[in-house]
Amino acid sequence: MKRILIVGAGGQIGSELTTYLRKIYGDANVVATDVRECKALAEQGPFEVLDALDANAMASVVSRYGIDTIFNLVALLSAVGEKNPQLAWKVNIGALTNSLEVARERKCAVFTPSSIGAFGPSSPKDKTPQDTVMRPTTMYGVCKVTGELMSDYYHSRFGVDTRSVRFPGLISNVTLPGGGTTDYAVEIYYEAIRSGRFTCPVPSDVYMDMMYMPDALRACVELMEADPAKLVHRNSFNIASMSFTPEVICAEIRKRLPDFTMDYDVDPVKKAIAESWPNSLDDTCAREEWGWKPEWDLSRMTDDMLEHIRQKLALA
Ligand code: VAH
Repeated sequence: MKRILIVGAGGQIGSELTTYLRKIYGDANVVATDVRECKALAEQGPFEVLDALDANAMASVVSRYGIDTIFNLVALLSAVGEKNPQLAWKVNIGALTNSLEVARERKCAVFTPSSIGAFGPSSPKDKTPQDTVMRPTTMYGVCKVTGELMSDYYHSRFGVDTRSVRFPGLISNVTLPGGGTTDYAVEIYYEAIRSGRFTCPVPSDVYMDMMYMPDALRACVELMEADPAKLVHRNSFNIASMSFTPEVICAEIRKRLPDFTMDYDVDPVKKAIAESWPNSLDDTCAREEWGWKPEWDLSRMTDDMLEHIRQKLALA
């Protein structure tokens, strides 16, 4: 049975991935860590406060728990990264470097998410290919491309089993997003229930790839469990499920809540970032090499998001 360390378990992906992995591999086999205490995760299973920039501390946790797989989820996201690009580089690359070095020394596999943010304005916009030009114009994207290159290097040079997917914008009804350009696609559902109206910070006609969190969590496990002999690529696979604009998601919500209204107060930083990213991804390689297939579309996700948020806000 895998012995898993999650670095950055308190974030949008980590807080749900920890629970998801514990259901599959057993609570005791999934050690959640974050720079801050996470009470809910600590009540479920092993938790350690860990600064991912402290390599010795990370190595000590790996030794103490006999870890063989590291999920490195530490990242300052795109919009917040543009407010402090030097910190984004320090944290994102510092955590990745430590995860890769500890994995090299302790013979662990490593999963590090990349993102559609790794592409830039010169990448083909529609059905962006697996292998193409990648000149991102955000520090977040620079960190993601660097992460992909470092992870592939550690595999080819040192034999570390590194794997990664390029996540679209992730939508979840459990954990709120933290400073990304795609956060609007979560906030819109909360406001549809809370107030019946939403002011969108992203232009009405900008397409971005999006994915419901249950599909994202399943992708992490399916990739890490895939037969390595079948992997032509590793860092990092395009995966896709849906692509929409703010107008499209607004119309989907209105089918269920006819009185819902939306206006715009476009954030120039988020506009520039969103317009630099692909409209849609080609995920043929993930489908062929490890059987990727999405299970959630915009309609099914909208039903699930509204239902869960109604329940959550009713309890609040
Ligand atoms: C962001 N949610 O907006 C993240 C993600 C593809 C977007 O990487 O920065």
